[in-house]
Amino acid sequence: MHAPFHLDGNKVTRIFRCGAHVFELSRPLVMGVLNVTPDSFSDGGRFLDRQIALSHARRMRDDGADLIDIGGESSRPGAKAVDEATELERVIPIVGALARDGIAVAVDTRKPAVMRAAIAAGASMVNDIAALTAPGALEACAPGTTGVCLMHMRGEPATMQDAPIYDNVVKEVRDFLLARAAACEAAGIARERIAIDPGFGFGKTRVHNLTLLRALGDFAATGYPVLVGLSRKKSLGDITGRAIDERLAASVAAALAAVARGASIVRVHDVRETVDALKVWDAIERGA
Ligand code: 9MG
Repeated sequence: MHAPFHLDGNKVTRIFRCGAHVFELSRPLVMGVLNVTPDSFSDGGRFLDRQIALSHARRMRDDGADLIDIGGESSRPGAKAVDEATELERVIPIVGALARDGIAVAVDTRKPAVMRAAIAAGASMVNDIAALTAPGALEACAPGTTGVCLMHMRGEPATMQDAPIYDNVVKEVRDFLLARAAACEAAGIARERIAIDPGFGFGKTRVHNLTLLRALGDFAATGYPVLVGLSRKKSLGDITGRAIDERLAASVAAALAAVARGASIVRVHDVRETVDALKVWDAIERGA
C-alpha cells in the first residue's frame, strides 16, 4: 500500500495533513494530552478551569508538542458517558482559543456534533476512539481537510476491560483499522488525512498490548501513520509497579519503543521529557 508523499527537491517525505497543518513524517510527532474532564484516569479534574487548561496547552506547545489533543469525555476503563451539551461546553472554547494561537488542535470525541463544532472552531484533527463508527461521524469529518485518527476499541469504556478475548489480536485490530480507513476514503477523506491507532488499553489485556506493540511494524506497513497512546497507562503500572503519577520513565520508554517500531505520532502527557528523548533517538538514527 502507498502512503501520501511530499516531494521537496529530490527528498521524498510522507505527510499527514491536518487542516492547515501539513506534517512531514520525517521525524516522530508528539501529541500532548489535555483532558478537560473531572474523571480522566491520569489528570482528571486538573484542567477543568479554562485558564489553567489554556496555560497547560501552551506550555506543551512551548515544550515541543506538534499537536494538542483536547478531550471533554473520559475514556478510562469504567468511565461514564457525558452528554453532548457538557462536552461541547468543556471543549469548544478551548479548541477555539488554541486554534487562534495557531496551534494544531485535535479534538478527542466520539460525537459527530462535537466533531462538527470543533472543526468549525478551528480543530485540525478529530481523534476518535470509536474510529468514526457513530452515525454521522464520517459525514462530520469528510468536508475540508481535517485529519482523523481511527482507534481500535473492543467494547465500550464502561466494560471494555472485562476479560477481552481475541483469536489473533494483531490481525483482528489491523483488519478493523484497514476497514475503517477504507470507509473513510469511500466517504471522501483522503488517505493523507488518516492515521490509525491500535488502541492500547482499550479492551486489551497486558499481553494483548505487548503483542500489539511488538507487531507495530505490521501497522506501519499499511502506509497510514500510526498513532500510539501508552502514556501513564495501566499496562505500564503493571510492569513497573508504579502509581499513575510515577510512570514518567515507563511512559518515555514506551514512546521510544513505539517509535522504534514504526509509530509516527505518540500521544503523551509528559511532552518535554518525551520530546527530549525523541531528539536523542532521532540524532542516533540520523548519526548527526
Ligand atoms: C483519548 N485517548 C486515550 N487513549 C488514547 C489512545 O491510546 N489513542 C488515541 N488515539 N486516543 C486516546
